[in-house]
Amino acid sequence: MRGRGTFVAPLALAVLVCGAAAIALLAMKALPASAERAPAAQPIHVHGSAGYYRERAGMRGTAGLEDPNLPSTAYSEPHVISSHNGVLRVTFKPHVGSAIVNGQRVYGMTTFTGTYPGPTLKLRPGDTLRMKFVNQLNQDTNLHFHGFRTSPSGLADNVLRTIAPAVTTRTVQSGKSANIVVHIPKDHEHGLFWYHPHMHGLVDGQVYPGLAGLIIIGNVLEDLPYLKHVKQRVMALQSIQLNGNQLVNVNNAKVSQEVTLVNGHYQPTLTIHPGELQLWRVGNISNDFWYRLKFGGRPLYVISEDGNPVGHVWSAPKLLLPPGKRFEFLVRGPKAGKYTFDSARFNQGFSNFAPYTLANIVSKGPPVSKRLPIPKVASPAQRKIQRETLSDPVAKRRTLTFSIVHPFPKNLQGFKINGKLFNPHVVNEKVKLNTTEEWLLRNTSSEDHPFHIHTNDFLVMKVNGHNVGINGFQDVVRIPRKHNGKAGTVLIRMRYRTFTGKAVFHCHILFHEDNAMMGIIQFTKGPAKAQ
Ligand SMILES: [Cu+2]
Repeated sequence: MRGRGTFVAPLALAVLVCGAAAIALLAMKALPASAERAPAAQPIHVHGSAGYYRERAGMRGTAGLEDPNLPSTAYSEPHVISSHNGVLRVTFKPHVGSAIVNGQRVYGMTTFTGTYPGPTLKLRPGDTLRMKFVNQLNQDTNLHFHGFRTSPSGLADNVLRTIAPAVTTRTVQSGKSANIVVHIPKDHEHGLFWYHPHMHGLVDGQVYPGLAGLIIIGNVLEDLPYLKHVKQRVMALQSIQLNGNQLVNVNNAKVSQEVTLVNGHYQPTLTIHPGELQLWRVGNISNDFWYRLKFGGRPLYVISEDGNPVGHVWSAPKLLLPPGKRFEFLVRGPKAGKYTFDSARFNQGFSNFAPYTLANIVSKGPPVSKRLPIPKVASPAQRKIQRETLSDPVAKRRTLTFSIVHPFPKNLQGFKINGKLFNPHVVNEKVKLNTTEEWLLRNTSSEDHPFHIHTNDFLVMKVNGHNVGINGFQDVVRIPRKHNGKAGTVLIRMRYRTFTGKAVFHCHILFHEDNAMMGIIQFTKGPAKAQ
């Protein structure tokens, strides 16, 4: 079963009508005889992570593991593929196979180009991404560009598109391919983005084994030329469970047994000089882990959030990184010595993430002769758009309530928005371009949900009814769980810019998204200019 494990559950769906065949197939999953495992007899009605939710349902508790048996390997960053003369050409062939993970060949991985994580794509605003996409999986897929302000239609960032398998037999045929073409607007924000499949019902099971990678657009320090030579560290965070040199299938993976990797490395070592400023660009591209970044108690000076350079630079000792979120921040090298870059404890209400070390930091060498100052403003242009968005009249107010069905349904479709399950044929919210709206996001469940919306980012105005500092545009925000019987709330404000078409908003815990916590937003023509 090597290399096929990840897709056994969807395969089971295909034969579900034939009960006996399904049971036989489930038996082939080679479940260890551990009593901790969920029984395999329960029928799987949907694609994705049935066992996974049973594990989590039965195993509330500490998540995240420091594994004394895993060696820490040297720090490195994913291979970079850059645009040339305004075009980035690349071929992605999602397939099940092996990849090097923390210096070892691991089987059962799913990758676009054979690497874990995927290559980092580097483009400039105004560039075009031209991708040849050959689906070598045995199930549908597609590709999303998380955080892009680009067309959600046609061959672009279209998550409602289905790219069927190009392979129809056991013999790989690479003939059939799809094209993905994404034009990045000239005035696109500079910063850190990422890509992953967005095929509803299958996302969790495709992202977890490796279908994800980072994207860098432009130069996030464009307006800060004095920081031009500052060392940049690009870090993709992912969490998986390994059993020797085999990836544990998402259906069987237990959050308490997953290790967190930085660019595929376990606790790699980074170096810095005393007093040196470095820009750490960190993206959470895991399927469902939450990280809470911490470098001792030192200030993390935020330059960009979710691919949006901030107006005023702000700092915090900890930065919460729900699934899908990115922060780019400056750190200053402490006095010579050994330190750690950690994820602090975080209780999501369902999973309780233990504190653990992401990377070792060694500060060494002579202190830098010139201490560069921390900037006050990262992007004057972003500050202007923020001000404009804040002074816009509110064209419409909407309320979206996120809930989990009790008792939890056997078919796993238990995650709702406004009492509804995702329906690909229904537009849930119709909005007009060049208008600004406020949405109240309510969470009546007992766990936090990370809200994400495509195409246009938002400002967070209030959390649980309290004003918060406006720190810049975001595309992922935690909606806090209910507290003392009261729903958690986040008030967001967004202006719809540039692109008509249909896109989605959803919870970025991919298991929740796959099991229907998603809706469709349609951007329609509006006034010619922002109101
Ligand atoms: Cu959720």
